[in-house]
Amino acid sequence: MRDELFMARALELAQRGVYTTTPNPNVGCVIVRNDEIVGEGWHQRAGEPHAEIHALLMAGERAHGGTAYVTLEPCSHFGRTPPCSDALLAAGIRRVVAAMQDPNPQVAGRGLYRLKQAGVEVSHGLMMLEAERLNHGFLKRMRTGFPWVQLKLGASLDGHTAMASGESQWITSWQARRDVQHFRAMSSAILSSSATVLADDPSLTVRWQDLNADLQQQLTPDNLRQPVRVVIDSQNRITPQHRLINQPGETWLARLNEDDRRWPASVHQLSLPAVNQRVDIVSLLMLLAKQQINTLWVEAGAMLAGALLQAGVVDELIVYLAPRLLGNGARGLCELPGLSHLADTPDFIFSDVRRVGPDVRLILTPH
Ligand code: AOF
Ligand code: ZN
Repeated sequence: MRDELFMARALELAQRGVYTTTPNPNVGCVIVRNDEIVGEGWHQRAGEPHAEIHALLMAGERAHGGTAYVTLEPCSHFGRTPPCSDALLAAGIRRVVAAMQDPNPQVAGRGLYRLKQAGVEVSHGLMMLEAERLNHGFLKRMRTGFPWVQLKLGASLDGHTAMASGESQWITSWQARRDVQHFRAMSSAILSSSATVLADDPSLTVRWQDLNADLQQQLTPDNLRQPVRVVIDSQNRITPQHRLINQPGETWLARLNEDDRRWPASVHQLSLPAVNQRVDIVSLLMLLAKQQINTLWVEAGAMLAGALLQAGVVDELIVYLAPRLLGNGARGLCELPGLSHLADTPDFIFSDVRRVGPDVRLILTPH
């Protein structure tokens, strides 16, 4: 029971890193001695100390003989920082309770093994589901070589996104758009298509000045990360004049062939294999994971949405429904050609349903 309380606190601390740790996972750590919390820490940014180090620093001498609760197995490798398992040993920690093992092949059980070999009492698995939920993206990338893909859709009550004329702006409310900002801010990258960029000229950035007002903790200016903007541009239609090219942060153009225009240094062209003269989505996702993209937030039109669903690569649908009917002739939510049997149609499970302003937000996972 006590163990659960301390682990719950470690999970809460880990949560504070959701906007900043990518490509690293969110990790929290609590150090307890004589039933009292003597140290707390969470991982803030890649390259900076891990959760355990912050907690040990706060605990100082009091860590000696204590228990460390960590939401992820302490690392055993020299990455950007030295191994946490060594630091826990050096501080005289006697017991380590981890919520789960670290699937990173550089760690993968070795952190806990090392502690055990040194005589520390170790266990893992306490509140594992909660710990998994913290790091869907990191865990999926480490386990499969694919990022965690979240597809955002916005539609009217009858599942339409625009009038036949294309008139579409603001079907959903400002509250829904603000909610989208949170998802953008938590993702490693935002994916869109050249069709969407050509139609709407979006900037695909996080508006931190709006978001900061909603957040419990204010982020410091050096933490105002912009997710990488990834645009599928099979026919090289994006130009240096498009709005998203000139925003803070990087833009990656996923293309079949690079062009030789003069691009700002923040723009990278990725050359990808073709399927039917279009960028192969599966290859793109694998390349993004290799580039340490944990979570990919997709904001695109019906074509890309349909292609991702048909490729079976979507992990979560986030659907905003506005209380409005657009009627016949309006455009559909996603293009899914060639479906003739109910048995072949993609189906989902609702995992969360809530109101956002006047709209409804549905989160679904594939069945
Ligand atoms: C921990 N505690 O708080 C975190 C861990 O390059 P580095 O040194 O930052 O190492 C990154 C890897 O360390 C990361 O891929 C993951 O396996 C682990 N993250 N481990 O013991 C932490 N953030
Ligand atoms: Zn570590």
